[in-house]
Amino acid sequence: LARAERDAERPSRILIVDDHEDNIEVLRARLQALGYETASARDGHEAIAAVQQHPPDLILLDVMMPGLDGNEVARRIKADPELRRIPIIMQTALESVESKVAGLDAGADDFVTKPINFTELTARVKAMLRLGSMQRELTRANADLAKLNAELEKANADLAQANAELNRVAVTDGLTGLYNRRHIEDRLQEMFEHSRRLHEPLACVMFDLDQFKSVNDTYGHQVGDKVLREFADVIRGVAREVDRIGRFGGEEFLVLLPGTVLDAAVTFAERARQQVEAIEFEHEGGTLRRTLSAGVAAWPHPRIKDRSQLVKAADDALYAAKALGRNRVVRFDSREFNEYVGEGDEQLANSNSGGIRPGA
Ligand code: GH3
Ligand code: MG
Ligand code: MG
Repeated sequence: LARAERDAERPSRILIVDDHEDNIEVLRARLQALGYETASARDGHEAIAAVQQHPPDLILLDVMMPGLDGNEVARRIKADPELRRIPIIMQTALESVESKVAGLDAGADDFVTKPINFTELTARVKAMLRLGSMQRELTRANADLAKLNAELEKANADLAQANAELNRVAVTDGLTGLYNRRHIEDRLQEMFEHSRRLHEPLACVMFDLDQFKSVNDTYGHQVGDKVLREFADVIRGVAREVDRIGRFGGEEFLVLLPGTVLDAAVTFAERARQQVEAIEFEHEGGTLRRTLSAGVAAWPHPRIKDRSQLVKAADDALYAAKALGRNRVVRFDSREFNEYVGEGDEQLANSNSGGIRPGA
């Protein structure tokens, strides 16, 4: 027996549709001799039922049949997405262009003319079966490709998520969840350039907890960590969404307030100071209280030329706040600041209202 299909283990199944039993028998004998499996149908309706019930690999379809003719059968099969890939060889009675055009229109893939030349039929059957198996392979490959694409998309999404997480970790202080020092310095550079370009003010507040070392010494490091976290929450709560908060040192925090003038920044720092003063930090043995000192500076200012001078100004003001007794907010270049640093520039001293002292 000839090998019916090179890449298929089972022999190919061919459905022979013809209204003449004799024609069916001749074709069946020939095709079986070539190693194919055959099935048959005597009219259009029977053909469609047979195709739906057990889809063949190829249909040899007679055009001229009473009732449902071959063209209509082809049309219905090609309209069904499940069946449209089954190749159809149409058997036309005569070599007529019109009937071939009608067959092509209906969806025929190839033609043989009656009376049938079996050498030609064999060649066309083989060619159509190969086409059908290639179509099936293509469908399978497309499905595999779609699956691979979906997997690739998922891998890409996972990668993006991992990168985002990596990025978050790289900019975050592990204890407080605030920005780490490197990142807040990057933000400072960005905000300072932005302020310069747009001629918008930029304020900078440096916070430092008072007598924090004694929290560790008295209650232990873990309690100290907890106080730091709660303190970070206080600043987060007072800050606006556009403000950026970074842990600058151990218990020292830098806040950048874009579009903010000195007075407004002092108000912000003062609010944070008051909230911290009111908090009872809880620990296993009871509660403890701590206060907060802050130094505030803002750009533009005649004595601040660049971003590092802005941070230094806030830091100097913080230093003054500590020296002046802690639990207070000192603004850079205020009278008390200048008196403290001993640079009493009369003009500057008169033009500033002075630092805010803790309420009673
Ligand atoms: P001052 O009022 O002058 O600021 O006094 P202070 O005790 O707060 O300042 P000092 O700089 O002497 O001490 C800071 C302390 O902060 C010392 C260090 O042990 C503590 N510290 C720094 N980082 C951490 C941390 O991550 N966790 C804890 N628990 N303590 C920290
Ligand atoms: Mg401190
Ligand atoms: Mg400190």
